[in-house]
Amino acid sequence: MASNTELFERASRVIPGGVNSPVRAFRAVGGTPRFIARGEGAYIYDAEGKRYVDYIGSWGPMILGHGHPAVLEAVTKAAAEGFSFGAPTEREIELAEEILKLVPSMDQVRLVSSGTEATMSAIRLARGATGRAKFIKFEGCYHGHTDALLVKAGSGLATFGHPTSAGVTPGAAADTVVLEYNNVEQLEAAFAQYGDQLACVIVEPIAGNMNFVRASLPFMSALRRLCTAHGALLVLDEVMTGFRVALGGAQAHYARLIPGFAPDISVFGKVIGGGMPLAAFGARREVMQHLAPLGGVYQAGTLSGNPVATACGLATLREIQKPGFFEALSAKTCQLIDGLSAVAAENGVPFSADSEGGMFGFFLMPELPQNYATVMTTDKTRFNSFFHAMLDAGVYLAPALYEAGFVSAAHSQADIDATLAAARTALR
Ligand code: KE4
Repeated sequence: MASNTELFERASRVIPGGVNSPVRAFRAVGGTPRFIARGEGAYIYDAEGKRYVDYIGSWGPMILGHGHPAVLEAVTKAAAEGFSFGAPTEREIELAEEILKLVPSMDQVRLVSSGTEATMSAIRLARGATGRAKFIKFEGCYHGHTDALLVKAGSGLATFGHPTSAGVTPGAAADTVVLEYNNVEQLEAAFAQYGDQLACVIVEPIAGNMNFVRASLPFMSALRRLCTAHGALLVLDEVMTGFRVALGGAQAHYARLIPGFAPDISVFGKVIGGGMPLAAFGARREVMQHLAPLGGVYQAGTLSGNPVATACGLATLREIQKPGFFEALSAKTCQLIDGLSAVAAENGVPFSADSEGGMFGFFLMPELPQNYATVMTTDKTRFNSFFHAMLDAGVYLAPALYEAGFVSAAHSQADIDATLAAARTALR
């Protein structure tokens, strides 16, 4: 049985940094990444056979836990019928219908293979539909690695301290306006300056790439008001929050707090694929009709709507609609963060935490931060030693203080209790 260290050395010889996505390399927290051999329910097992309570869940998709029997059965059956045809299938219709049933702000949806592809396409669609070039994003929000969106992104880039990715040309970034999250004054000023040039605003409704920062109600209301007033489209990037914070995503949560609130374009990923490569973007019919083959906005994909991935996503969406699913998931997540807050208080550690549905975040500071600059003031040394102490205790938290955490339906009371017991020693 090869050790994690041996696997990391071998991986690093053939894969840049030994990983296929930077955050997995543990560069932010130090140490050797764990090479995962398998997952089962709330647990993942590394190459050395060590078990971890998994609070990554593949960065959101594994809301049911690993290896849910109904999902495994659906995927196995679909795979036996064929992996990919490059032709339309009924199951793509079923998944589209299921998503539209749960997200009333959309009339139509297009399936793609990753969140990056979905947000890239959503920006192009907004530009094509409005005939405008500029768009607004917010520092600390990450929307995937399309050139125009890799401008002061949060998440992986924030972890490496590169506010703008190498290789993004000035031309590619020229139309991206980057503002401070939750800053209504800046937003008003940007619309005053660029209003009729803005195709859209793209925002994470709860910024999971700054760990866990909510859009304030004044901020979200201003986004909707200003987009409407200036003819810009409001794009909600729900790749992480969609079907994770609530059955109808964060937009359902905000619609309960802001009467009539709805985005113009929504982007989904992660949970809708159930762990397989699948994402989506959608809007009202009059916007979606701009997409090829109907309209002039080109967008395509060999594996878009893949038969095996759609089976996985559909089975997952059907499970999370069962009565009481989100109530139970939310209660479990609240118990986790309330427990961590209590442990931090007992140990005299500055701490704040928040959660919505099955997504949570915590900060080693007394108040919840409202923007990227504040998140950046976190005591990284203290976070990193907490992370490693928990990892050694068999609890796998996000290996970067800029990432959110995720609870699944498979996490038991015993798992939460074990996590809190480990934190009593680790949270110092
Ligand atoms: P992907 O291209 O990684 O499927 O999705 C990009 C994306 C878009 N929008 C939001 C809100 C996202 O959180 C993501 C991807 N999230 C990261 C976790 N912070 C994926 C993990 C990784 O990069 O390895």
